[in-house]
Amino acid sequence: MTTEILSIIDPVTGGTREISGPSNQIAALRELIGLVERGDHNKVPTATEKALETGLSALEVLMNGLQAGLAVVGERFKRQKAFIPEVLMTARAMKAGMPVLKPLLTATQGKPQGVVVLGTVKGDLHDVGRGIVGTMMEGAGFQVHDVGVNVAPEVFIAKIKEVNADIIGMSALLSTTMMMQKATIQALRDAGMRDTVKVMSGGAPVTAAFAEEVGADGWAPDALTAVEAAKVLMGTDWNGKFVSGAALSRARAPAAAC
Ligand code: B1M
Repeated sequence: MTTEILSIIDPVTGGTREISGPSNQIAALRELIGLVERGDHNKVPTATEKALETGLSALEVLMNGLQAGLAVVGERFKRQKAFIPEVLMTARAMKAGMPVLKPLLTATQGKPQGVVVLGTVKGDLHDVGRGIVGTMMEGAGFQVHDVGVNVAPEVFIAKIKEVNADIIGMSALLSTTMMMQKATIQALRDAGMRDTVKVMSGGAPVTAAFAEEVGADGWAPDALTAVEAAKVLMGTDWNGKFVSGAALSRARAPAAAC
């Protein structure tokens, strides 16, 4: 089979990235990207299954297919070439593939690595990225309680108490709602709970510097590194220092050839 190259928009950086592979895998990804881009949610589950049948891993199908399709429309939205109804349709189409991938992404089990309460902060309705973070955490053996979108500090606090959570994970996608992460951390302090729960912060506009400044214990730029950061926070040798998921992923990366 011939090898082909596909240029996709990286869902994390928004930049362009090239992937190469056998023509049947590239064709399956191209189809999935097109379906998500057009918001064709009915056809996405079957196309997701077909992509897996070509030998692509669940993670590749997620990152290079479903998320890449959403990223196409996300970039158009940024340039005001796409509008909210299209973005909503695309997000729905992307999410239609998740039930197919979720069992594969969450296959490991055993004693939970830790209990996580995960939500999108008050005022913010974006749930796609947070859902992926939750799925990846479950896949790594965390018990995840997803409290949804537009989550007020008191709702986070009530859930943390109810499930005796080890970690609160907050997602924010708007520069206007990022500050709710700070407000939620303050609410934890006011409730006398700041020292009993670890705080993780994330979402596209949230930087490591912001997360550290508002008093989070950890931050990650994407779902994979969020899992890494959560594992470090749960480790017995965590020394209380701020954990950056990006730094962890750089530490793992092979040294560049010189
Ligand atoms: Co909105 N939106 N949106 N939107 N939207 C953005 C975020 C925006 C960047 C688009 C743009 O203008 N370029 C912009 C924000 C600008 C800013 O403030 N910086 C924006 C805006 C302005 C708005 C509205 C205000 C538009 C309006 O009404 N005028 C409005 C706000 C509504 C509200 O929340 N109150 C709005 C509405 C919507 C829709 C409802 C239409 C829809 C959401 C549908 C849904 O979620 N169910 C939507 C969408 C889809 C987007 C874009 C296109 C895509 C977001 C997304 O799903 N990305 C987005 C533009 C873009 O990002 N290109 C945009 C894919 C997802 C996989 O990535 O969520 O970043 P992400 O998650 C990543 C990482 O961030 C990280 O891991 C995830 C997976 O790798 N991560 C964490 C996330 N949470 C984490 C937590 C962690 C760790 C890592 O630890 C706990």
